Amino acid sequence: MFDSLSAQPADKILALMAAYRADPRDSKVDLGVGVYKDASGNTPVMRAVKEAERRILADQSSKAYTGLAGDPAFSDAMIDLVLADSVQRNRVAAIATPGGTGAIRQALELIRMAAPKATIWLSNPTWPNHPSIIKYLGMKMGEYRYFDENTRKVDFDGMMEDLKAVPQGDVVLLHGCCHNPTGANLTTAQMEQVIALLKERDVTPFVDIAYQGFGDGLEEDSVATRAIAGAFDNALIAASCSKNFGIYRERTGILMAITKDTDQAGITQQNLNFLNRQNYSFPPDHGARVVTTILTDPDLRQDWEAELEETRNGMLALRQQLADELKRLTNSEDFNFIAEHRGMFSRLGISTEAVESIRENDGIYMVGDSRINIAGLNKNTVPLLAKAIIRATS
Ligand code: PLP
Ligand code: TYF
Repeated sequence: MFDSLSAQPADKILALMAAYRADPRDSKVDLGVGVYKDASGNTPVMRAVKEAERRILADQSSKAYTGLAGDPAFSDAMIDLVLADSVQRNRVAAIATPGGTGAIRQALELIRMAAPKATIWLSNPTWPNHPSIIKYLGMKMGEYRYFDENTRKVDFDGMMEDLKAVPQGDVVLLHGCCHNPTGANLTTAQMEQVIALLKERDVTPFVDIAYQGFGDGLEEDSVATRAIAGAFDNALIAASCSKNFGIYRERTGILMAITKDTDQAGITQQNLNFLNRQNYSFPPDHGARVVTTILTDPDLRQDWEAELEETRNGMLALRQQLADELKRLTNSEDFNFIAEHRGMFSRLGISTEAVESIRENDGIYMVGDSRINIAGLNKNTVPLLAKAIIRATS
């Protein structure tokens, strides 16, 4: 039966990871996959995570199934972290999912059940798994302008123009913060304009938030998501705990559905539980339990927030160093956008040829669209990257 299978396109980011591993050069630098790395290139287990795991190991008395939606304490803690008091708790239906990807997948399946003809509108560019999953599910998608290749900022006029043409009843996917792959983000005022427009056109927002705490801070990074949760009768929010808790492989995420009232929340919750059951029954629990333990214990939470701040400030310092170095080498402000971008990534806006030449010549690996993972750098490799960019682009 497998004779009928055909080859599948590889994930470009994951393929780059393999190419990096195969490169024998000691001096190689990995700016590919979005995994945080400290100055020595390690992806540490966060202190609060280690301590929460120690407590779970010591205290957990059962590993019996949780519920279809996962542990309700996890939902409560995550709704509080992401949405705070922007919306009444009894209007939110939620399920734990395997990672943010699982939440995105379940959100799309819920949309397919509720509005099978809806088109999902994606920023150009976006995280490649968005279009890939939508296509796999046989759903319709469209694109709105987002990134201005010249300024490396958001093309806000283009974005608004395209969103004005989105038909009533469709869905617009927005990144909650720290846009992947560009690093360019809307200001709060611009997000308010987007919200007003989508409301006016009766379009449902779908927020993917995978980097809360990696941009301007835990609270600051949730402003857009909270504004959306507070403004709409219906919205979907897929949140990932992979990055901000550093628990990538534990597969921890949550899908939150904002509903118009308690009755609708009940029906939506049933549908979300149903979707979990169809796909994998009970969602993974270990990572969710770690997150709940941290968020509900004041000391652990404080330590987690402190380590997350260190991580965030480290990335900001690297951004500034790279922008400064490029300013020094070019005598221009052309690369200042790197310091203005937020999150793990910046899209440099250099050609594929330049990206390849930097990979071959300098052993510095970035994604083909010239996305760099800022956390892959350290003080010593920033000048090497700056020099390589100048060499490959002049
Ligand atoms: N959404 C975006 C934009 C991402 O960059 C990621 C990346 O990791 C995810 C969602 C989901 O991540 P995970 O499934 O590892 O939680
Ligand atoms: O964009 C990234 O690099 C991260 C990690 O299929 C990632 O979001 C990349 C590809 C993938 C899953 C996660």
